[in-house]
Amino acid sequence: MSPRWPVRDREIDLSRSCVMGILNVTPDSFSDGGRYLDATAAVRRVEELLGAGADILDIGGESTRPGAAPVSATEETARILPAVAEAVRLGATVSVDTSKAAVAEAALERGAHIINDVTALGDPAMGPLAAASGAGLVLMHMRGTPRTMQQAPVYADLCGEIAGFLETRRETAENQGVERDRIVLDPGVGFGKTVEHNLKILAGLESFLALGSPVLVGVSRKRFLGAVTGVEDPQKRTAGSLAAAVAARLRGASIFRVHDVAATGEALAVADAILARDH
Ligand code: HH2
Repeated sequence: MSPRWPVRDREIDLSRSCVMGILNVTPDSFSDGGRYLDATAAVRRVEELLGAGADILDIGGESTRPGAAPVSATEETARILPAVAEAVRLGATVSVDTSKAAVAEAALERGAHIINDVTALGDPAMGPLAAASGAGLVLMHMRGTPRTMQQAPVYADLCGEIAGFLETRRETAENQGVERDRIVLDPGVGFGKTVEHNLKILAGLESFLALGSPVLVGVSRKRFLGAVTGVEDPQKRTAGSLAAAVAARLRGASIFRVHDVAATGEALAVADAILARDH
């Protein structure tokens, strides 16, 4: 596996953990919804995340929370563009968390580098856009849609089905002209999965690593952590989030989508230091 992730005109070093800081410019995201909807607050958050040491900023304008209502492309674009423009101006590596090619295109025009697509090419224009722009492309597994995904998801072979889906979508992207080394795979913790499923995915990360692409995980503050620890308030799930990130790192994940950037960076630096001595 290449330890570098080419995203448009730059390359991200994946020989160490890569921390992707989350900015949700939404009224309803499960953990930070409503906090950064105002453009000034969003721009300030960009500065905070970079100051905390984020390697990538992942900016989204539509909540993927279970049961969340859809948003138009125009509205979603209007929400994210001020933060995208500011992040690009500050020299950050910028990812746009969207399933709509029109929104991704607007962000790429402003200089974004990565498309984080939780529907893994649900919009048929996404693959060609990624190919033409040379953007990095995150393909994530989801069962169902955000509206329906938590309705008693059932898998006969959890990790096998997710890995099969990711492999197929990667092949589609490659057939549309996206270079393989620009693609990152994500098993989609919390998207159409029970607590048990999420834990098994993290225990079985080798199934996804075996596909040969870098693996991203998004565990930060998610509900399964609350189920394990008893911590109800997502904002107070930092310790559980760090434990899950470190566990995923030790099993080979390389990119971590997180709310608590400084704390995660510290925890992963320790994991990386241990890994560097593990021969
Ligand atoms: N999780 C969320 C959103 N986007 N993208 C990837 N690649 N992987 C994930 O696990 C992932 C994601 C959900 O978390 P959050 O953004 O905090 O909340 P919301 O979906 O309400 O915006």
